[in-house]
Amino acid sequence: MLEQELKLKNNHLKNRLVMGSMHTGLEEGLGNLKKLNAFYQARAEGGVGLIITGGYSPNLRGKLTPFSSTFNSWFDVLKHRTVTKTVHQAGAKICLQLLHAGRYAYHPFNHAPSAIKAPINPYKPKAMSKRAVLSTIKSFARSAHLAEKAGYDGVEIMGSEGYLINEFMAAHTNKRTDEFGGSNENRMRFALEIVKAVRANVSSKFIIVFRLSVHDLVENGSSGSDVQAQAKALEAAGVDIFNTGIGWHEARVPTIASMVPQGAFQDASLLLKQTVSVPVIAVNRINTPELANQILQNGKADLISMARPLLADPDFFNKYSQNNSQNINVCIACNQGCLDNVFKGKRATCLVNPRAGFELEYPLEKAAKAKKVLVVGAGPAGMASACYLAEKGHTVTLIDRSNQMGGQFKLAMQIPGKEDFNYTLTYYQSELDKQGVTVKLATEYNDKMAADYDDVVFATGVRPRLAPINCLDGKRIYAYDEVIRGEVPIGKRVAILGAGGIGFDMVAFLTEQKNKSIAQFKSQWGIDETANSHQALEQIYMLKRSAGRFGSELGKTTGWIHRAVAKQQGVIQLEQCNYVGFSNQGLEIEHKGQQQFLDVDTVIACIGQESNNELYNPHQGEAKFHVIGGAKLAAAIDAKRAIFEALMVARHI
Ligand code: MDE
Ligand code: SF4
Repeated sequence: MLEQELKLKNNHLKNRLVMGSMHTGLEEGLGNLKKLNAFYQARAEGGVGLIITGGYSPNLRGKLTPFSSTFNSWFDVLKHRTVTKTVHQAGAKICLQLLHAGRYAYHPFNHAPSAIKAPINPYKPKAMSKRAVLSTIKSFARSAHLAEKAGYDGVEIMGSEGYLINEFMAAHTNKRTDEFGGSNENRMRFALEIVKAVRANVSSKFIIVFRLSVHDLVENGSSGSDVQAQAKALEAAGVDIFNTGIGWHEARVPTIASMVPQGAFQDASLLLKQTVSVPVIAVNRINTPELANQILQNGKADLISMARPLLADPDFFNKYSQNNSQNINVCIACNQGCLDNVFKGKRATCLVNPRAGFELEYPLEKAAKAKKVLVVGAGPAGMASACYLAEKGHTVTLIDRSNQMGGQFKLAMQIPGKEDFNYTLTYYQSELDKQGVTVKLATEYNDKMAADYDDVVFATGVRPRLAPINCLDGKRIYAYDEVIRGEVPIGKRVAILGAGGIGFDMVAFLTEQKNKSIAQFKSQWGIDETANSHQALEQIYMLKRSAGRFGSELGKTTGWIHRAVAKQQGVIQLEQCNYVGFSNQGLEIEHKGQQQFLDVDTVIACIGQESNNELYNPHQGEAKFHVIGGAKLAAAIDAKRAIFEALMVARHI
């Protein structure tokens, strides 16, 4: 169980929850040190047993980007002492992650076992000379030595995700002919030498975690038996804990996005557990205490790593240990606030917790004067603002004309692969209750109500934009919401108008299965090399008016998955279309100036939304009235912005 202590050979951890490595963007720049401290402090005070920092390179060439952080000097030691002290005072342990980016380093001085360019990096690496190999081993050892001086309890050596050490391990990227290439024994030599050198330069109680790639998910990656041999040798070299690595960054298999079933990779940890006698950490898509405990109880791992779930809720462990798990703000694996930001060079935060990474900038202090506040609309923006306002000490009433809370989230969670969005609703329901918010459903707002309140927040959301298309023969264009709610019949040949997030979600809705099992997921993505996914309809077209790549504005770490699913389902994509008419003949369009009919029986408009701002508009400019979320701007359905604005309006009132 998560709360159990874990004894290591020469050390111990107070419980089984590890905060996995996250590069937040606060690691760089002296000015961010206080913010990074506050970020870790919140998680350590939240009860996590062990924190693993974001990746720090042991030398200059291993830096992820020219501005990324290294850890290799006495100046770094002084700087990091504040972090380790803070974490220790809050009762947790902390390991520094040493990450050499290898061919993923986004600068022209990158190097790797062989000169083979990564498909996701324009900079081709130089092949490392033997001297460079040996000096890199020394750099790891020196950084680990300095990490101990800085007060760290250990290091995590990043040997997965396709970074340098992993590049040595896999024949995919290692074409060397010296003793560091060729057989598995030779390919693992670099990793072994690093671990031995680190062990020789630190004390016996200093923890060495090694993140070993169990599934590379690229061609010519390590086989299961290769991985087992690597794990045994690394254990003998001095590794205290193994962390499970899944998938290189260039892998075209989803590994942490919401469409990955929860706990999908627990068997990878089991493989390690069956191989070594030191503790093993399970990772990826573990976001609830129930699942974590199930994995521990089934003996698949000894520790559970959660990274994003601790962005979403720093108090995860305390809530669990105080029997308050229903009040955990569960990570929904959307990647929108965290990884998508990181891959764009922005600070990581969280869609469901905009205070993550901004602990010092966005505190929520008690209001000087408690007010009566009415929040209109119980979608994500309304629910979040009601909770934040109540947390500040205001007396809050939340109303919605529907008889259910959730707004657009209720639609989102109907999309296969977005089932976890349900957790956010459960969280808000629990939090509204805990904060004493009065919730009145099936209640229409009228202007007379405002007189009873000091402030009114309109979070009335959006409605789908309608398609101005000439329909004949009793045909009609459906809006996406009525399709998702199951209110209209869908034929066999469908045209989806619009190729934004909702258009791609519609493809998933029409073709994918909800609550996919781990076996079905692995089969679809070729992880176990069996059958492929099904196609539910005869044909789907996806049309858009603009020119250019489909789905280019989708999230950086999830867009490619949506595009891959559309391809798997044989969706025909047509750009530069004008929509003309819909009749028994099909959908009439002008495609690149040419008139044509598409033989479809159903047309679904996913062409954006309009704000429900009619209630707010008459009060524009009046200090008592506020508008947030989709009601303010309907540019795209954006729960991240909606919840952020909910926080901002609460800070203001
Ligand atoms: P894109 O647009 O998908 O691809 C660009 C082009 O390359 C092609 N491509 C490939 N061709 C052949 N073979 C391949 N394997 C392959 N891969 C890509 C594409 O088809 C495309 O060609 P085109 O279609 O244009 O002709 O990618 P992008 O350049 O926009 O984005 C690249 C990304 C790095 C963002 C990316 O691929 C990403 O989506 N991968 C997801 C990886 C992931 O989710 N990994 C697992 C979790 S992350 C983790 O465990 C540890 C993370 C440490 C992070 S920090 C975490 C913070 O919270 C450290 C940050 C690392 C920075 C590199
Ligand atoms: Fe999880 Fe989404 Fe928050 Fe990232 S932004 S931590 S994926 S809920």
